[in-house]
Amino acid sequence: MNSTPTPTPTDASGSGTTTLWRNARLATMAGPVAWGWVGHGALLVQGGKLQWVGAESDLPVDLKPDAEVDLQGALVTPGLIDAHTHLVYGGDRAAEFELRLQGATYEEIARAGGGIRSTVTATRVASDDTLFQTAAARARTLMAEGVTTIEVKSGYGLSEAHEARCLRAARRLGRELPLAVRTTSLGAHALPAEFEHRADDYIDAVCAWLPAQHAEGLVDAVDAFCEGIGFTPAQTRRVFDAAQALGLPVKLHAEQLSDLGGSALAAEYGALSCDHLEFLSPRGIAAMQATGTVAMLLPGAYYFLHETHLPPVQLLRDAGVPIAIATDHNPGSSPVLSLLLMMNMACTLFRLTPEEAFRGVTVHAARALGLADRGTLAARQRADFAVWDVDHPRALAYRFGVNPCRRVVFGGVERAREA
Ligand code: DI6
Ligand code: FE
Repeated sequence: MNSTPTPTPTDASGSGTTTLWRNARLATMAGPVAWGWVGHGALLVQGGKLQWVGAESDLPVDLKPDAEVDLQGALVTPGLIDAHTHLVYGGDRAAEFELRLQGATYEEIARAGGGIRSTVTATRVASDDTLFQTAAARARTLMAEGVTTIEVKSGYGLSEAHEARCLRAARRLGRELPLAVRTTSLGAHALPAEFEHRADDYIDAVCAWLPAQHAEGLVDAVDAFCEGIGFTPAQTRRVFDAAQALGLPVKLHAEQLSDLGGSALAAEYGALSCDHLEFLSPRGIAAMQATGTVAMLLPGAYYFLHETHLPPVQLLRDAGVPIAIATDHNPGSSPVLSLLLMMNMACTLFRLTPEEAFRGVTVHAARALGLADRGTLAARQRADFAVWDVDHPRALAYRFGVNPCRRVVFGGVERAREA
């Protein structure tokens, strides 16, 4: 499939206009069939939503859409969801990459005051507009591969004012780009230099910032880095209590470099997801299973940190814990901007099947964000979908270093190529 169909005016979000996208091969990711496959399908879009999805032969005979797009047999999938990113920050860490290649470890660099702290310094001196523009450029790179929803964490400001600036930059992405953005407050990412040896005081401060962030509408969820070089389970618990008091859902960077039992703690708070999980224990898995918490695997960080301890994929599968995949885009441990490459790495490094990897960036990624209106192609879902130049969706995980995304529809509206 090399021909690109002529663009046809598509439904403007909120209007009553109906557009029929027909002659498509659909990987709906809904229902019991593998990939939710519909060999010769159609999508009816109205008012930014999917009104009808199914086999073309089942279309109502008297259907008279206002516009029609013939997809000439192209593959259509739900828009992709990158449910774990740290997209807003200043500077980069290419020099640290060189140090690590010479033998320094990620933890040694962090303990010596480099790592996250060096990005905090660069973030604090960046203007609001620079923070926004650099994050927008990164978001556009993700979007070019069919991404329609992203999560963006703060965590490189680490003061009340700078954390708020980062969250505002994230919100601005959602206002100015054809992209849905969910924000996560991650003040408990690292200890800023001015709180050296006073981690508990810093956690008090992080908890105290949350109500104002929430009142300004800047926070959809709250996260923490529970790790030897981050915060203890007891400190994480205090952050979660502050989130819970505001009715905000939590998630956690857990069991990335060691097993501190963060996943079980997060599950106790009904966490949406636990993320990284290379050192996840059977006890953590049982706790996540009991609460339906999503296991968010981040193969970019695993790869870039030369990690060798694999997340317990088979045990997660056996327990029926939903597995999501994300980029974890950040300047230190995962400077990657390709969710398709993460699907490939989830298969090659973590042994997920291509279908599991694809569920991980659609259905299960939506669940990790607490969003029930996306991640599948089905009636009443948001009309967020991507059109691909591959024969079968398994090829999206198979190829790497190429972008077969041809068209993207976001909220019923087709994105301009250079959006
Ligand atoms: N774990 C990670 O992999 C990122 N944050 C975290 O808690 C890395 C952040 C960085 O190195 O800048
Ligand atoms: Fe992360």
